[in-house]
Amino acid sequence: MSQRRKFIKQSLLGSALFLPGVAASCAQTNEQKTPSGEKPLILSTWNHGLPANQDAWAKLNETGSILDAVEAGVRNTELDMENLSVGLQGLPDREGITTLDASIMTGDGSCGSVAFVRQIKHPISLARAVMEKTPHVMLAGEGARQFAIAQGFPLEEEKLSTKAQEAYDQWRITSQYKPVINIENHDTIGMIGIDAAGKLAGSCTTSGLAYKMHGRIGDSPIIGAGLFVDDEVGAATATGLGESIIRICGSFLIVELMRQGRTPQEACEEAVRRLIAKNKGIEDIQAGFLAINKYGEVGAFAVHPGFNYAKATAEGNVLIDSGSHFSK
Ligand code: SD4
Repeated sequence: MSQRRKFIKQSLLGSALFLPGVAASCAQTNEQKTPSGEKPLILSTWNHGLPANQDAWAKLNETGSILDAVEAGVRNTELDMENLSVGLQGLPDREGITTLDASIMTGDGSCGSVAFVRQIKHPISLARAVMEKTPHVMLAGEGARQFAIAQGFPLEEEKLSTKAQEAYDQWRITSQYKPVINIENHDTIGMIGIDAAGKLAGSCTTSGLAYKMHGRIGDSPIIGAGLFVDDEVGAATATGLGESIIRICGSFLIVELMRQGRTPQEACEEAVRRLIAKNKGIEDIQAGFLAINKYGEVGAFAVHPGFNYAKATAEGNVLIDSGSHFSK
């Protein structure tokens, strides 16, 4: 480049910095990138997210804590007798035993989880106790149960709910293990929320895949797979076939994509593309993601149609259909 041309380019660049019109348009670009989002905001997976959001919202108003809110919200689903994928009424493993997974996380990196735990009505609260009362992040199986007893959690009788028993008896006729978690709207609850000041928290709780092998643990209690939260960026949670989500570290991936500048929607879509690429035979299997960024913008995407989520803001609590990679 000639000296003269270089000079003209530099002086144009230099003067642009001081032109009020240009400065204004730069500011506008930044503004456009920031937020059409809303705060406070609570999102949760599937239609059972509606009553869960309601409880979370009430708790947020009561205590002002987004952590309290995401715990209270999913406790609602853990007690929902209609839900066969969350709580002790969930469908059992292939031995006829219901085992639960749950995790909770706040945007400062604090997190706790429990996996393969039996007889505990509220695994999400046990996960919170792991976070707040132990030096660990994750407790599993008998150790998690012993910790629960030590913390004063009541142990429930190990007995399938009527609905779960009927379904299990039916399944035992063929005993075929086939992870069908497609269109039916009963699935894991993952909840993510942001308060008015921009603090984030998330929770995730499930009885996991119906008729799984005894000892199987899904994505929901694995920090980074079923749930990830970072106040600097945003939060994500997952539902669907846990193995496919663990393989791509789904929720962590989404938060990192947002950190690199993707919107929550773009990040969820990219995670679904990655999940499809890394999971053979995914055509028959459902997985879906939910995300929010620190501005309160929202994203959701799934492998197949049928995934929906509940969104609570000051305007109300509504159920929204997610987009999907495959159309049928
Ligand atoms: C799991 N992600 O354990 C869960 C399954 C799910 O209830 O979403 N279903 O793999």
